[in-house]
Amino acid sequence: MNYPNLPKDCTSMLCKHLTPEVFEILKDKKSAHGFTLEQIINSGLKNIDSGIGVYAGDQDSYAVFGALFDPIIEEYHGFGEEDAHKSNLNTDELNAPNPDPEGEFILSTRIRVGRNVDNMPLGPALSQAQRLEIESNIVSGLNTLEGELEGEYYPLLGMSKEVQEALIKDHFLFKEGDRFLDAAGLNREWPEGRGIYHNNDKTFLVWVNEEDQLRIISMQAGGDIKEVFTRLINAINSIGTKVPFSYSDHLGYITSCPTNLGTAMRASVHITLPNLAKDMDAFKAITDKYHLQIRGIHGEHSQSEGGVYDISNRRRLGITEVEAVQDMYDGVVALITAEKALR
Ligand code: ADP
Ligand code: ILO
Repeated sequence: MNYPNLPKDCTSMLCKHLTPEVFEILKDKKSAHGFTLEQIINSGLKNIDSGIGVYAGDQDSYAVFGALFDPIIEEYHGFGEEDAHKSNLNTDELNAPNPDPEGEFILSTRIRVGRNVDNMPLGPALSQAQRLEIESNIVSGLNTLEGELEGEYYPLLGMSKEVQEALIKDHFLFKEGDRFLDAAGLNREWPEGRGIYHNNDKTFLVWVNEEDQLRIISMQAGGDIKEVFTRLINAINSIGTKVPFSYSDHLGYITSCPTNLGTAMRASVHITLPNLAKDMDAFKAITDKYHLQIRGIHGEHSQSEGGVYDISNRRRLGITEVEAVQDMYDGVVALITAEKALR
C-alpha cells in the first residue's frame, strides 16, 4: 500500500495524524490477530467525512499501531501514553437527583457500555465462525439472568423487516448498513451472528455483535438517571461473571473504535430544548464546558427533530463510570437552567 491520497478538506483525526512519517513506520506491521494498517484506516478513507476514521482489529492493534492510535486517543480523550484508566462502578457515589421531575424536558434516559470478549479479535477482524461462537457464549450467559434482567434473545437472522424497523424506530435496536461500520469490516456476513436481547419492558437490552460484541444498555422514559445507572451496573456485574471482558490497565475496556475505550460508556438523555436550539453558540458553550456531545434523535450521524437532542458525555477514557455519568448530569442541569431562562 502507498501513502493514501488524503483530500485537503478532510478534517478527520485519521487525516490529521496519518502523516507520511507515521505511515512509513506502520505500513508493514501486523497485530497479533493479523490486522493491518490498511484495514485500520479503510473506514476513514472510504468515508472522508469521518470524525475519527480508524477501527482496531484486536487489543494488540492499539499497541502495534500506537503511532497512529496514541495521538488520536490523546486528542479525543485528553489521555496520554503514561496515563492509566480507572473504573468506579459504585452507584452510591453518583449525585443525580432527577433534574426534571415534572417531565418538561427529558423524554428518556439511556446509558450503554461497550464490551468485547477477552482473547478474541474485535469485530473488524472476527471470522464468521468466531462471531457465531461469541454469539452462542453471550446468549448462554444472558439466558441465566434473573429478576429485572430476565429476557429473551432475538437473532437478527429471521427477524421480520417490520419488527426490525419498529425496534430501530423506537430506539431499541442498531440500524442496518452503517457505512462507517461497513468499511471497517463490521458488517461482514450480516445479519448472521447479530441480535438483540431484552427484558419485557425493554428497559434492559444487549446488542450482540454490532460495533462491539456486547453493547449493554439500560434505558427508560423520563430523567431518573440514577435508576438507569443502577440497573446498568447490576447488569454489567452479572454479565461479567459469565463472559470475560477484554480490559487493559492502560486503556480500560477495549473497544473497536478508540472513542469508546476506557469506560466504553455513553450516558445520554433525549431532551427538548426549543429555545436554546435557536442559539447554537450558547448551546455549544454549555455542552463544551461540561464535555458533552450533541447527537440527533436517531443517534450518531443523525439530525435533531422538533428541537429534541441526544446529549451525552463525550469523554470515556481516564475518567470513571461515575464521573462520565456525572459529566452528563451536571451538563443537563445547566442546559435546563439555560432553557428556562430563555422562556
Ligand atoms: P450508541 O449509543 O450505541 O453509541 P447511537 O448513537 O447510534 O449508538 O444510538 C443508538 C440508539 O439509541 C439510537 O436509536 C438512539 O436514538 C438511541 N438513544 C440514544 N440515547 C437515547 C435516549 N436517551 N433515549 C432514547 N433513545 C436513545
Ligand atoms: N467512525 C465514525 C464514528 C466514530 C465514533 N463513533 C462510533 C460509533 N464509534 C467516524 O469516524 O465518524
